[in-house]
Amino acid sequence: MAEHLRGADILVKMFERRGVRTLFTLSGNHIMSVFDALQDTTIQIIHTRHEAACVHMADAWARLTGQVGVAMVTGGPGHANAAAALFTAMAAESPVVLLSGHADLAELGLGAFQELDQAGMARPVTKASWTARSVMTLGFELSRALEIAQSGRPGPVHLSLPVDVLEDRVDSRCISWPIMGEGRELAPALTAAAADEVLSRLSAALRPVIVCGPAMCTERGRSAMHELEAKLMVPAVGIESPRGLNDPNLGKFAQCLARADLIVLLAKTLDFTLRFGRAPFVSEDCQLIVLDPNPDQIARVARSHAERLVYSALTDHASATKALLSGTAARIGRSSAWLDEVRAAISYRPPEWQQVRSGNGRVHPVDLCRAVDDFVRSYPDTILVCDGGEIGQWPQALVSAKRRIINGVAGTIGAALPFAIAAKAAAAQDPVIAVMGDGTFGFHMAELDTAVRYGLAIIVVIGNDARWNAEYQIQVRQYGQNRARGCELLPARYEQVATALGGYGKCVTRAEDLPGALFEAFSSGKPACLNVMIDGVPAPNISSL
Ligand SMILES: Cc1ncc(C[n+]2csc(CCOP(=O)(O)OP(=O)(O)O)c2C)c(N)n1
Ligand SMILES: [Mg+2]
Repeated sequence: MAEHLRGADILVKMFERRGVRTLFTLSGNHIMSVFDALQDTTIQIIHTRHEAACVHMADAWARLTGQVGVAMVTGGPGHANAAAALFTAMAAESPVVLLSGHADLAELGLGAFQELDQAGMARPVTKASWTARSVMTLGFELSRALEIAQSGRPGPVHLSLPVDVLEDRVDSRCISWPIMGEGRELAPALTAAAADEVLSRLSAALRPVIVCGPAMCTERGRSAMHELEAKLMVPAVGIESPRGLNDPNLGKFAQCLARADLIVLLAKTLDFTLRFGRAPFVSEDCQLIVLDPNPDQIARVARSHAERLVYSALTDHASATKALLSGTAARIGRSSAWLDEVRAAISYRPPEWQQVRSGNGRVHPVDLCRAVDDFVRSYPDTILVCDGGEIGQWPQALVSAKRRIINGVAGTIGAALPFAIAAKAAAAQDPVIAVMGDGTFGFHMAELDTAVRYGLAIIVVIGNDARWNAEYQIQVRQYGQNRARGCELLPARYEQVATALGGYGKCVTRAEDLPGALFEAFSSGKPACLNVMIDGVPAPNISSL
């Protein structure tokens, strides 16, 4: 007897074939057939409290595991909430697929329930965005969405799923399933000749630097960067912060970059993070090589820096790295002096930070970070999540973790709590600490409930300065102390949100209590929130260029 499958069943079978193990979701009328189809599988759903959180979770999942992160939400308002978070994934070059329920195709234009041009809405924040048109092609369409998200410059993809496409049944014999890898839009591999060209230019340069984009700032990408450094004796540096060259994690790197005579942009866009390649951030005499999967990026550099662009090739970060590592010219020796100098500049931290002392019931961010760093040293598998704002910059400068996720080039605030939950879902055995501001915590605090329901014991550390300090600091700098207004918050007892929702919570006002509080939070085995009352000081500005 022929089996008749719904679109929803086809979708779920494709998840299984493509190894999608976890879905971050928030239910809704349009997608209940998929919830139903999921019941007969081992695919885990994490049912969240806000659609933007679903996308942030899928984003963190992708950044940590290297697999596509999949979020599924309902149509109309659910989709609209989710779409906002795609911006963060896009800037972080994170392979995410957002699946959104959608009004019936048969009702479009008639004023259907929650009818919206969803594909159009998601288009500016995705690599590709479209609406599935038929149950017969649904498997292909999902497969294609997953492929596009991972290929070239990774990034988010949106696919809308109309109710009638999900609920229509089709004879299973009529379905031809896509083959893995089919339709994959790989950027061309960097040829051996092209790699040798780049390598010989690198060895001819005095102060070359390879600059990588967010897609390389994963655990795997960072180890590839270390390999490049070890083989070529050329610094390979990832730029993933919205503060760009002022990323406190990069110490005084900006001052080295300004002296570079050759920069290889390895799938790194020449954007605001690199001050568009302009002087004094990049010397006017510095030559540029662009290796990028997007012809537009190469064209952009060619337009604005025609005289300095000495070589370019269409390729993605993975193929380029592989080719550079296996190129013959890689063996040409160079002393380690320049590499050592750049590494020293990156690890530079102002010595006066050693003298910082907390007091008066306010913990200085340096002390907060010392405690978190000590914790990470005790548990080296800890995943560190840092959000933005002024407080977010301190752990980025002071806490070294093997695996970390930051807000990313988008400069979003609010994603850290969903990020942490997904990190814990991906690595259940490892501690996860997320450091964020009090303003930031407010965005997705209800997700502590999600963490409690799924037993995902993350540790949230709030640096509570009772204000939107980053914006307050802008007011002080640009308009003067007497015009700093409107950015105040309350010194709220956010830890009680955690306890009310079934987690662990503690308010910390003294630096010396913090190490003990962190271990207590960890050993509680519950999602935990440490509400640390901090000094609202400006973020570190180490590079001073
Ligand atoms: C989604 C989003 N909204 C607003 C901003 C602007 N913004 C950046 S930092 C910041 C203040 C953050 O406050 P908090 O989390 O308390 O950290 P603090 O700066 O106080 O340490 C704001 C409003 C942003 N970057 N992203
Ligand atoms: Mg704050």
